[in-house]
Amino acid sequence: MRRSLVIGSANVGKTLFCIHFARYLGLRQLRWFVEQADGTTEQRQLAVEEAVRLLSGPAAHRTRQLQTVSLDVPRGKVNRQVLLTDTTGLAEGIHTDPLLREAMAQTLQALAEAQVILHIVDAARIGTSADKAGDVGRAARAVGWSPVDEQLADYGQAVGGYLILANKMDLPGAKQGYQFLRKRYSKQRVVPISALTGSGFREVRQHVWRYA
Ligand SMILES: Nc1nc2c(ncn2[C@@H]2O[C@H](COP(=O)(O)OP(=O)(O)OP(=O)(O)O)[C@@H](O)[C@H]2O)c(=O)[nH]1
Ligand SMILES: [Mg+2]
Repeated sequence: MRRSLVIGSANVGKTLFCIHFARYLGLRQLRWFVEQADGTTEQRQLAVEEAVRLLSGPAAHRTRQLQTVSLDVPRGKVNRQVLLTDTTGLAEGIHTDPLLREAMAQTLQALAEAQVILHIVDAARIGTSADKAGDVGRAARAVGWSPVDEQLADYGQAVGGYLILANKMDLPGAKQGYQFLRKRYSKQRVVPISALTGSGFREVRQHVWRYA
């Protein structure tokens, strides 16, 4: 089965995107397949609202495992299933928490096996930082667009199913952040979305279905 991996730094909206994208495709009850970094697995069924409340939030590194929902993709007369996997946020350098380090390693392993990579970035954070500094490029690199993002984008160039999702477009400053990303990655596809409102989901769906 094909795996779409949702990846990026902490707190950019990976989990909220997975939940609301699954809802956009018609799911009301989300059956999660959870894989811990130590190899243990469990299943968890949550309604959309419950999942938002329990799995996403403003604290960094809320997610510390792989959690996957299965999506139905129409293919002619039959439906095909695609896995949408939420991951642990990647951070720069060596994290002090060993469990978090393991969870990040688990994310990187999954990256190597994914057919579709949805790289989420907080466009509002990039844009707002640019505003204050008055220099879009330099400030964005310092704040919202980390070396980890840089490396993911480089890696993604070789993967057909790679897409950058400029998230939080509903927030002030996100437009500038999106423009920065488009300029910086003119060879990649950058899609503006809001994991909160669902804007831009149509384009993401087309992309995921194309590679399903
Ligand atoms: N306004 C707005 N807020 C968002 C959006 N996407 C996510 N958020 C908020 O940003 C915070 C982080 O969202 P999560 O989905 O938990 O982010 P994450 O990338 O999974 O974070 P970690 O699991 O900690 O790595 C939450 O408070 C969300 O409600 C968006 O598109 N717009
Ligand atoms: Mg998360």
